[in-house]
Amino acid sequence: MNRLLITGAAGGLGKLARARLGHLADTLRLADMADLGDAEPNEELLICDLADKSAVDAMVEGCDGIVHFGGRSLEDSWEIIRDSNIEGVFNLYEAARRHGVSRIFYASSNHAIGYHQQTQQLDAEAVTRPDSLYGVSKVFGEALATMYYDKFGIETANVRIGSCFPEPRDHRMLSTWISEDDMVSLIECVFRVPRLGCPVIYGVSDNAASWWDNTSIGYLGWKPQDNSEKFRSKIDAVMETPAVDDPVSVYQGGIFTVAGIAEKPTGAA
Ligand code: NAI
Ligand code: 15L
Repeated sequence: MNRLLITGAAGGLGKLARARLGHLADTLRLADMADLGDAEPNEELLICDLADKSAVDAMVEGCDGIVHFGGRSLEDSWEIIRDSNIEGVFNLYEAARRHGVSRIFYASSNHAIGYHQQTQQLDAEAVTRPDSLYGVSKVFGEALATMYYDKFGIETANVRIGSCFPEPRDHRMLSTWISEDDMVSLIECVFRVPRLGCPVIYGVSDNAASWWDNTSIGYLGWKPQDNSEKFRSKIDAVMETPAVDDPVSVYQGGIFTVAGIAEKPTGAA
């Protein structure tokens, strides 16, 4: 690619992409509403609020592909979710359509299917069962991506990311964890495969305890290498195994199923 846009570049996954994906394009255009520091020689930095339609249009112009990590990444008030994750993703796809962007990595979330029980194995055909307004916004993004594919041919990887951190942080994440290396290799596969289409992909490592089945995206050639099992004894040593009837043990979305509707912005980091 000539130019790859990474939104949410000041966030956790955006920083990972910035550090590890420079080889995918001549230029990385890095965007966020937060500070992005100083530009490296192959980087363009842009401060942009996803809710600002004309700013998003300018952000997307001239890009060949997009990794969309920008947006609210936790549960919050409707207004915050709506502006960043509903208006924001609409503005992004409209800009992609106008400027002929052909491929997008969309950071959906396991919270789009969070009310499925942990006893269930899900594949790409599973019905969505969002566990929060945040999860609803991810379902919206997946639906929007599908419509832009069917109507305009814009290809999207709808990646229901589990938990992407250096290590799993609790017992639930032994099932949902995706290592940083596996996330990087997934993004590489999404932009290298000759024909992507608009698949649902579970963003998860090769965990022994996984609930998710990626059989339908074999054509991507993505082979996650990591398995959370190596962290199990460490997690057992630092925290109690939650009770079997605790929502964090019952539902795939864990603690997100417990939160009510936030009537004001949470301010949570
Ligand atoms: P993060 O919260 O660290 O980063 C998100 C970035 O988006 C932040 O830098 C923030 O400033 C920016 N942002 C928020 N609202 C914006 C707006 N209106 N305009 C412009 N920028 C805005 O989140 P993280 O962990 O890096 O996640 C990236 C994406 O992946 C998010 O969409 C999140 O929902 C999704 N995801 C992440 C998972 C994980 O385990 N890290 C799991 C599932 C989904
Ligand atoms: C998400 O969607 C969040 O963005 C991330 O911070 C984690 O909470 C993750 O899901 C998870 O379910 O562990």
